[in-house]
Amino acid sequence: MSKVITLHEFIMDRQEDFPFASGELSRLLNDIAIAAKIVSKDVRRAGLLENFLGAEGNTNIQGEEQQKLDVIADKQFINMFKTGGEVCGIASEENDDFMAFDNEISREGKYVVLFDPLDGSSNIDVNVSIGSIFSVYRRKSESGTLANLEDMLQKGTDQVAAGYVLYGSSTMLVYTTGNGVNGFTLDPFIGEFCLSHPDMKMPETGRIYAMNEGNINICEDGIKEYIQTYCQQTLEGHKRPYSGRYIGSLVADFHRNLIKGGIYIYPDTSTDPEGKLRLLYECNPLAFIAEQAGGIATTGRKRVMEIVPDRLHQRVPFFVGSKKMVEEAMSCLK
Ligand code: P6P
Repeated sequence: MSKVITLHEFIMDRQEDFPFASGELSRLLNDIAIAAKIVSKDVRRAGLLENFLGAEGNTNIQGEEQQKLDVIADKQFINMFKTGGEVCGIASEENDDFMAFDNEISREGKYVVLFDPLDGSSNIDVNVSIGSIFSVYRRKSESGTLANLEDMLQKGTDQVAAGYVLYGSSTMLVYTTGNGVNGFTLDPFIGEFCLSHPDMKMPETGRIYAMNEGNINICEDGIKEYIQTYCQQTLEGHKRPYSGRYIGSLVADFHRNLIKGGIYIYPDTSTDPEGKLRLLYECNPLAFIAEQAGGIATTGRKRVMEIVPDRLHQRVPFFVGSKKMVEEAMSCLK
């Protein structure tokens, strides 16, 4: 029987991957894991607690109806970052503006975290997989000062860590610090994330495509060409076309493609001319993971992680997944 390696042990073992590491990032990653365990507990009991399900009753800056569990998860992560001492500020999908933590220990925090506390909210009430996504940067502002907007608006290539939590048939935490991708499954009986998917690699190609095809007539023709020519034809050497799988939770679609190979497409459309997904706390962190696992992530025309952000909730078109599949899709775009 192989040794069980907990996330905590794994993080500590890998600490020397960081020159001059003095443990702050390790502690931050462990804080994220604790918050993820708490959110997982809440997600898995939501149906039993009347104040956990349903709409919060207001709309967030995205123009989306906030779900109660969105707000609960957001508060859990914010509280963990505010009290952990490693984070000087955050930005979250659920909050209009960024937050600079103005307490003594946080002002010295080396990092900022941008996150989507609960992605796939439309699936919460129907018990379909949802996820949390996080992106970690070193602060640019001087230690001891309040975090500022410049700390938040950094290119994806400057991320020091990124990951997601998938509340699926099991709860998994998958992350990278730039030295490969590793996946951990929460063992609820011991309350630990345990290494279950070491050194994850995304297959170079696949036969699964994930897109909301309800948008097919409001996005550029090249995408319809890709879907009809590559995905829906029985190509030579195969008995059937690709499989369409669209969960409506980016984290779940991404994770399946990471393991099986596949492509996820959310293009710009006539109703969402910049695309729907948010650059800073959805696209960049998943792009970092995709690239570290051998996949690619683009807007359909350029590498996502090269984009210089200019707004906190900036949206971009998102084509992410197996390298060959994304390249084929891009070849169809004018
Ligand atoms: P649509 C969830 O709101 C999300 O951000 C992703 O998780 C998901 O893939 C997408 O939006 C679903 O959007 O327009 O297809 O319902």
